[in-house]
Amino acid sequence: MNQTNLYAALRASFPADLDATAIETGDGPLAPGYYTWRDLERGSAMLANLLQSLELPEGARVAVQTEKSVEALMLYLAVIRAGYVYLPLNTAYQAAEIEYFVGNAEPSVVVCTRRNFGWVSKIAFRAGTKNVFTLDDDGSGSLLDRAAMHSDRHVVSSRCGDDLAAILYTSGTTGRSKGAMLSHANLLSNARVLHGYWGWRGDDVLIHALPIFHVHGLFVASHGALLAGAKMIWFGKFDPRAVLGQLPRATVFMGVPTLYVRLLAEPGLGHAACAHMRLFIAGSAPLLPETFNAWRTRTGHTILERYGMSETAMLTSNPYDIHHSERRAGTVGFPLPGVGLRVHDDQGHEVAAGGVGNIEVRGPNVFAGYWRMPEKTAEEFTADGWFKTGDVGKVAVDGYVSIVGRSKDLIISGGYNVYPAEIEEHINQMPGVAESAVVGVPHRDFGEAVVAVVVRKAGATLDGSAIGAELKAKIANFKVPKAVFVVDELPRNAMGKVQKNLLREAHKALFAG
Ligand code: MCA
Ligand code: AMP
Repeated sequence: MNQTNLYAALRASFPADLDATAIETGDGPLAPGYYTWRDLERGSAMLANLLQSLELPEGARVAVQTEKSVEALMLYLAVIRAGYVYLPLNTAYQAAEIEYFVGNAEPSVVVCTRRNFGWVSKIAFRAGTKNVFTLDDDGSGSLLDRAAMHSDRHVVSSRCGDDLAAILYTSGTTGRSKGAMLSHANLLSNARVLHGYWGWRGDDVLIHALPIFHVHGLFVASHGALLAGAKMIWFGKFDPRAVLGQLPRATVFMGVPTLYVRLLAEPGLGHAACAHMRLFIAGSAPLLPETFNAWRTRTGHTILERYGMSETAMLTSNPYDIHHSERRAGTVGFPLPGVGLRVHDDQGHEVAAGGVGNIEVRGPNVFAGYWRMPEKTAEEFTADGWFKTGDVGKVAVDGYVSIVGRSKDLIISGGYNVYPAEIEEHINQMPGVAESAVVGVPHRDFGEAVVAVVVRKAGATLDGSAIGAELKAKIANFKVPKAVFVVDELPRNAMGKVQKNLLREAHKALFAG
């Protein structure tokens, strides 16, 4: 078996007893079930054989927009082991968004839910995709029907480390999304580093309650458990009460800050429920010190916050061994082994310890570039090869990294990224709109909420809720502004630039409550 293929490395970590439970499902929309390690190996083998029978070109992309299920995880593993490129898509994306991704990535295979087959297949066939399969979270659909006709034995495809394993679309400041190209080596090096850093063990039990179309749920969580040969308790959708019910059986939990905020609202959360837990990890968005402190008081556990990006997977982490050094609130800890992290000013000069500047990184985990966007890729790297994260931060004298802001105009809502430029573009096209500004304001549940301020054209009548409804029909629901204000003009500075900071200030109390 080829060890450079990410799947081969994961497979090599499966426990000796392949009939042991690898994944347990049961809560939420997923039917109760037990999947053994052998099921993962056989299921992914059949799917890999199906994909290879399609005689796809070298480097073919397989785009997937399905609900979370163990079969969907098997599909991911199948794409990797067959040597193709996995392209996960958020289930909230609507037609125009999917059309862009499919048009840009030109996948050879698209997998969608049965409910969406009508419109997704139309988009895919129009873009030249020849194979469209369906997969629902109960396992039904054409994908598994077809895979059932294939052998459950498969030789993992030989891959070199630089070969692409996945493309993750991340929105761009100027509107259009960019596909971050991640190689087998990027993903495997990061998974191995986290395995050691977080002390993963074969007897760990991970509560997996995140979506599997982003780095956090797909790579950090799933790879972590698979590489440790550890069991996962799998939730199709995050449900705080159901997660709480499983905590006494688990040892590791990962979540975006919103998941912690929602768990804290559960009266049953306390020391007893968490007595068996080894590690709580948070990331994808800033964890507020009040959440960090409330969690410690309520459970006796100190959340380990880490920092990463789609382009780089994980970059920094607070320490695992709290007897050696503390997990510090408001910081994202230290650069992971093998990751270089520096803080530079806008002129490219190193900022002294404690000073604020642009965070730049390098390491074996850093992506190869944006899919078919060489100019954009070149812009995002410094002349000496460091990736510009777009995050603004500092490194304390004792090495702790803090993120204090972003140079990129980005809103992170409940762990999902929303780029104001994309929303503004949609609003500006609506009749009667002169211009608009979209900002993020504090939100007690989602961390940040999207708010739009819209300027009407002279003589036009606009209705904020109608604008919201129109957006809801076009874009993923998490991007839709939670409030829309219609105004006569936007605040501008002497240079004519919209002062978004004043808009944020004006609306900061809306959802902070
Ligand atoms: C749902 N809604 C949201 C969000 N999620 N609004 C704003 N921001 C959100 N994140 C809205 C929907 O639009 C809908 O509104 C209503 O909430 C209910 O939708 P539903 O899907 O039922 O919501 P939910 O199940 O309560 O979802 C909340 C959630 C989810 C569980 C927090 O957003 C989530 O799973 N977030 C995690 C995202 C994640 O995994 N990020 C990692 C990215 P309406 O009814 O009006 O339509 S990876 C990354 O960032 C890097 C690499 C890293 O460091 O990890
Ligand atoms: P994405 O490219 O969608 O994966 O989002 C990556 C961005 O999420 C980073 O550039 C940061 O701005 C943000 N992020 C991830 N983890 C953290 C964290 N622990 N604290 C603050 N921001 C974070």
